[in-house]
Amino acid sequence: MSLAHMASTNKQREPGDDVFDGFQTRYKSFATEAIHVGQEPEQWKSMAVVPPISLSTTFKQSSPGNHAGFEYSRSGNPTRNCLENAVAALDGAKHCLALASGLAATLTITHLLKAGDGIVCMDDVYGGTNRYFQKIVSQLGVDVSFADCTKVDILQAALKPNTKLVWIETPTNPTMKVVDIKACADMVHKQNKDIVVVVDNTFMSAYFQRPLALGADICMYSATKYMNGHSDVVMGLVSVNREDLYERLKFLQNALGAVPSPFDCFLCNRGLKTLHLRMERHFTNAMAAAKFLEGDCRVDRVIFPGLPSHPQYEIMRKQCTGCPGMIAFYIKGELEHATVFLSSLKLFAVAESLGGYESLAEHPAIMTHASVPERERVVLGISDTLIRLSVGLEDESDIIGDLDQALNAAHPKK
Ligand code: P1T
Repeated sequence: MSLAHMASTNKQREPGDDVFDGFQTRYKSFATEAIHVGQEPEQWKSMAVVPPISLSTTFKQSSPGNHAGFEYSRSGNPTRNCLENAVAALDGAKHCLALASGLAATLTITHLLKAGDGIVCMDDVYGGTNRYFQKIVSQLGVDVSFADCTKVDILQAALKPNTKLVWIETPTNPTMKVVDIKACADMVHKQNKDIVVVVDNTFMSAYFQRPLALGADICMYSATKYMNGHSDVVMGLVSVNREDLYERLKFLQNALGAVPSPFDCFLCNRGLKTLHLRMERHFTNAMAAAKFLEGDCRVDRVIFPGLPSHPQYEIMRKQCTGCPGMIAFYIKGELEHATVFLSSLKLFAVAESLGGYESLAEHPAIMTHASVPERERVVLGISDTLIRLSVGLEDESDIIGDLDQALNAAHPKK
């Protein structure tokens, strides 16, 4: 590890530090809302300050149909309510619904459609989302197509008379393309105000991006990632402002039944209490790691939306309050170099998933995006040398030191 990197170890972020400037101002009272909204002790007879885990599957009715707000835990649960109310506040939304996984959220939203309807999906999305749309939804008579939504005119050309849903992921998984949410949502709604624009906000979390304020109709998450933040819960979240969408999705949450357990709701609700602190640290650590990689001769190209080299850097700064810990980069060489790099990491665990406190690294073509057809992977740039990092909350010098020694293993100095 170089002396320059040692010197920048654990540098705190200073106001006026220009790499962090230019992003939107942090959302007002975010931390206070994350800690207090939906958590009011007055809602419990015990006045518990920390919401209890309500495991009961059923709730007593004083007479048939007369209940105190809860009937059966699939349709509503007190612990789930706490989480849903907190997330709604953080998304600047009226309503939020918690589902059993990110894909359960995708499935529930997709049930807004019927056979004959169409979906236009961002071309680069999480491999499981791609697989669900291509291998399952399209078999059910829904017309699925993919478009590069980084260009509004390409999305516009992809809209058809039967289009009912536009699915945007930004930044995309894994190639970190950034979509201008407002430009896309405005264009789509101008064409047809009934088309539902969904933004998968998993990479950003509610702390760095508010898609509903930018014109999206639905903001969804794999809460398995940053929202929970501790890699110990699989969950999905869906936030909306439109009452009609809420009513329909609330019906689907109960009717399809892909709901999370009260224990997982408790954990995710707890994770939210430190979201603002975690995201700030992910940002500084990822910025340091991205700069290190960008300056290293063993790396071909770094894709990090917080760096001016990112093609949509200005859009990122216009619509976000900061950047999460996600970095994609191409190591010089072949598959073998990527494999040696990944196998040599000591601090980063080679594992799927992202957004936890711990640093993770993975090979999208072999791991998270293996289900994307090979010819599509090639077009998207998901090549053998692409590596994805989820930079965690460890000490900056240790993170960079680990990347440096693994690069040395892949490309031994002559
Ligand atoms: O795993 P699950 O909670 O079902 O969420 C699916 C999902 C949806 N959207 C995005 C952007 C995602 O990244 C994911 C899951 N992603 C991984 C497991 C991964 O390693 O990329």
